[in-house]
Amino acid sequence: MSVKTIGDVNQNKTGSYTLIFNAVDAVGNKSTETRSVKVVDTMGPVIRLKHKAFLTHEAGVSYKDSGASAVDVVDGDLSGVVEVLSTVDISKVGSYSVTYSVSDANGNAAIEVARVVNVVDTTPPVITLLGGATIQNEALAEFIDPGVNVVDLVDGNLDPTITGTIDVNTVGTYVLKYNAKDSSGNSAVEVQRTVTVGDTGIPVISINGDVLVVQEAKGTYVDRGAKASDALDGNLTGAMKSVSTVNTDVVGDYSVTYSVSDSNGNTAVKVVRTVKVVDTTVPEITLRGSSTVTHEAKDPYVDGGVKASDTLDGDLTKSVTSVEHGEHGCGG
Ligand SMILES: [Ca+2]
Ligand SMILES: [Ca+2]
Ligand SMILES: [Ca+2]
Repeated sequence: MSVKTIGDVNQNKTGSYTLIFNAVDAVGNKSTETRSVKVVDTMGPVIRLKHKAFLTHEAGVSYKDSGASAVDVVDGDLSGVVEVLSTVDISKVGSYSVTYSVSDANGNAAIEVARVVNVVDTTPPVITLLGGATIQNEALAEFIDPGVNVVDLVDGNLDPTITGTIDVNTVGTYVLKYNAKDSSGNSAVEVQRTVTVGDTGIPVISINGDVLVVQEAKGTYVDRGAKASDALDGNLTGAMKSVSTVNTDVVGDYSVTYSVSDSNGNTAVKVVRTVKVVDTTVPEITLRGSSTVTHEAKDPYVDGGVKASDTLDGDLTKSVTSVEHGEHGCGG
């Protein structure tokens, strides 16, 4: 007896196969039997992640997933048809997933594989100074801080914390410090600004009385002085200096010059008073002897003379001139 099998089963390919068995005995009796073989694929593909299953990713940086491969026992490489579902949001700190799924040609779904992507923010905000790093502020003038810009990749614009104050009433150097922290607790690099409060305003002198004074020679000249004040220092009259050239012994024009500097070395514009020393006082003549003299006729008359003096010129006796005034003889 012999048995023949007709047909083949390809276990690598799903489908229905039929095997026919024919048997013949020694006397030629034939017998036939058939078997149906159904090759099926009930195994889903297997997904493998490329790269790590847990990732830490910096917020604000674009995310590109490294993908996954898929292999099916029957279909072979299915990497090209793997479906990806990503919830990754780089703009927000959080835990996200990238899920991979695929089915084989027979509708067997792979076990889903997910990658966990933790979006973190380890980047501090960046502080940018607006305006100069050093600012010159005039004393008493209001200081307006130009401020800073604080930008964080995740939080966007942030408000800085500012330490330091400026006292515009006090000349000096001040430092403002700007700091900022993002919502993940990352501290920005501190930024500083130096503010110098300076006094460039000069004091002002105002004269008491007239700028032109007429002074009688030989009199005692008393200057009425001046006042000085500075916006920052206030009253500087006490610190004022005056230089006087006045000489009441000599007729002429003289000056009294006032000057002052403030505590920061700013010098006022000098103020000058002119003092005109004049002589308006007439000389004084003093008779030697009586103002009336009785003199015997025929005797030679010798006048007793006079003394003359002037407040300014002093003794003028030698300069006296006498003028004889007519005859007032009584006759006889
Ligand atoms: Ca399969
Ligand atoms: Ca940040
Ligand atoms: Ca000043």
